[in-house]
Amino acid sequence: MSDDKPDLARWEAAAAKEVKGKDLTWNTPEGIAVKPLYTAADVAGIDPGLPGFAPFTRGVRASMYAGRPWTIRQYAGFSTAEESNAFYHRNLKAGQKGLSVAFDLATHRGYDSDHPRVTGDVGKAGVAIDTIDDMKILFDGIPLDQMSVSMTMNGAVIPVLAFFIVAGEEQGVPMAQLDGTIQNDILKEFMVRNTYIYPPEPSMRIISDIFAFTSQNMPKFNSISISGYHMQEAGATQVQELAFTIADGMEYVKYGVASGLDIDKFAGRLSFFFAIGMNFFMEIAKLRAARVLWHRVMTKLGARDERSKMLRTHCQTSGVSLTEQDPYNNVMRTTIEAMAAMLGGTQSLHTNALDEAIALPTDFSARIARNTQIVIQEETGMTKVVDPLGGSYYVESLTQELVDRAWEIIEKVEAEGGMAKAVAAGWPKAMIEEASAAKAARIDRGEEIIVGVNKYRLANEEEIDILDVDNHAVREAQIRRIQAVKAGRDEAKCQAALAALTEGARGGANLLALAVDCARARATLGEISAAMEAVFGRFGTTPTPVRGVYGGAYGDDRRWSGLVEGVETITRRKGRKPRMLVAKMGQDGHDRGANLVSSAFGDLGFEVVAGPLFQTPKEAAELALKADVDVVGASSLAAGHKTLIPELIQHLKDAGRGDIKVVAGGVIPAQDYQFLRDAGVQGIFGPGTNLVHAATEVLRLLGHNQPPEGFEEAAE
Ligand code: MLC
Ligand code: 5AD
Repeated sequence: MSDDKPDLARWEAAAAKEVKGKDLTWNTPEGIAVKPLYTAADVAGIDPGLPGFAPFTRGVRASMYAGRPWTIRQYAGFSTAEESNAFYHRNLKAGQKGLSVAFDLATHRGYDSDHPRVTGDVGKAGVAIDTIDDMKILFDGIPLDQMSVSMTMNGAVIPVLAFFIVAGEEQGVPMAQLDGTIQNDILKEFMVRNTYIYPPEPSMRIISDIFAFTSQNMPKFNSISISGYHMQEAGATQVQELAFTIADGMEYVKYGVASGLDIDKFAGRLSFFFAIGMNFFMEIAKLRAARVLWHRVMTKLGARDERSKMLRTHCQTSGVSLTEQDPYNNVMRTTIEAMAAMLGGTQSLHTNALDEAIALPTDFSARIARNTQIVIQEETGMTKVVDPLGGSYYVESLTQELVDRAWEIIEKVEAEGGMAKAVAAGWPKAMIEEASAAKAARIDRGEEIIVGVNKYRLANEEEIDILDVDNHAVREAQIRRIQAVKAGRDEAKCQAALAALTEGARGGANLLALAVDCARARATLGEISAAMEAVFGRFGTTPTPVRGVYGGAYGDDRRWSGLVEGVETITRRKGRKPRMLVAKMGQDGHDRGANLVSSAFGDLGFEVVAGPLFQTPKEAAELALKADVDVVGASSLAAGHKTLIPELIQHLKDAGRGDIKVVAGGVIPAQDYQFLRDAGVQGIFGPGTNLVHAATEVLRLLGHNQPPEGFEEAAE
């Protein structure tokens, strides 16, 4: 009978017959050729071992979720400390297990709420924290020795961690008992997230200082969350996300060791953070591969303790995978992603809310997001078996493939002297931006399906209720508290603490230790930050958009060549190419959209001025005038649009250049369209906008009325 047992060749023949010879290989964006079938032959020689044992492929704990499920840790923060605190209490009562603080962008970038550069940002994308009093209110009624708290802070990491320590102290919790995580991952800020303050070198020193301080004084506290999340959000493939994150981790360990720390004294408290997108099995394999890779690199770097080699991670479902269109589909997407995170063995998870593409979560959308995890944990039995996909031919083989591919990139980084050098050279960012432009083109061309966006699009969308923060009211409340704190403090003592911090920045003293003294003396976040800025300076960059990738994907497609002809017509008429300023105003560093627009319009033949990040409306207007542009595209992803864009238009009008067209793109809810139109915005491109569509609109604004052939098809 054994002769009758079908072999692989017979399966291949049967499958080929079923599909009439069509090639079933799926070439993924990371260049992996996924086959339609995996068998024992694909896992020959692969032994994933057992959970809780090196190299931890199957998980860092022996019992995993059967012993303790992952932490349901929803990232949240908005408006004032009072409002965020009340939101945390409601969430914890409803089943959330750990806290995760989202700070507003002013706080991220080291500015107090009364700073003129941050008028549009206060309380918008997170909670505003200016003083120790804000931090105490944020955790009011939350015992910091019992609740683990994650704080996503990188730029202003020193004052925020100092405030946290002093808030604990004034709650009666010594710092040794504080449990939580600080993101503290600056390399990916320079690469993709952009909430840095100081130049790279002092920024890396800050990280070593935090490792030194926490390893000595805060044994339960995770000193860093080495993050790939933002890379995937910026368009990175999973292999890029994996490789650059592990390489970042290696760099931090090397800096820690170089600053004199014993590797096993701090490495056990390094943690990680990954995005979980829609490629289900790839994401599961990515988390397994990450653990294998970290074990490998830490062994190489000389760690002896197995806990130092154990990759523990938080995950967040993917923000970019969610859509403004038909938003209830986002609940399904998030559920699928949450399952991938748990099947990959995450320690902690945030599930995004269904209104992700347009605003911060409401109580309603936050409840559905949280319950997604609770249902998986409490209704499905999925937590009862450790690594249930262990041994799956496909998952094991994919895990190995990801390890190998990421390792190639890691070796390239190492050969060039490590991640800090690679980031300074700029090639990881360029690689990610190319992947991002290629992905955007696949979606805009309908090759990658997004339900409700480029397929099965609804003719009419229903509006959903969204959260809107009254930025002016928050700012006024914050300013009042800053004034009260300043009035009540011992000024001489405070100034002495700040001067000591500046002195410490010049020399080699531990910056966090000095900042704790400043926090005790009631210095504000902006003051603590400025005390270091006086020595380190403030870092700024101008984007360098990639060329040729987006346009290249269209080849000789008529939709594209029609637009190129349109640009040429305008060029002939004007005697020069049409010019566009892509403006980023406020402290919003999300530049994926701006970079894509710059790339695509550049490929079409526009002269694109890619404006620097963090401009005030006045600075953006001045740049528009100086470059004599025809159109300004303001990209806004952090909810500052209602404040910043009208101001920009006013500055242009005041300069007598009301003729310069202003369009807006990014995370702009439909509810705000009329407001912006009334303010003079002539085109609005929300999430999910097809760039070919956007370019057609912009050409129309510039007087070219010919829609490209086949265009309607493209917009469907
Ligand atoms: C766990 N434990 C177990 C166990 N499982 N004990 C026995 N049996 C088991 N099966 C123990 C652990 O060892 C630990 O104790 C304790 O239980 C808690 O478990 P944990 O697994 O460490 O979970 P947690 O405390 O939640 O920590 C997870 C983490 C941490 C290590 C990944 O760094 C973390 O919480 N990160 C969150 C980061 C985050 O939220 N970031 C948001 C970014 S948003 P012990 O004693 O060993 O510690 C963002 C967006 C943006 O960035 O851009 O703004
Ligand atoms: N509250 C909740 N979620 C937030 N995110 C960012 N800021 C907040 C906030 N204040 C989430 C979104 C975003 C990701 C970076 O984090 O999902 O995509």
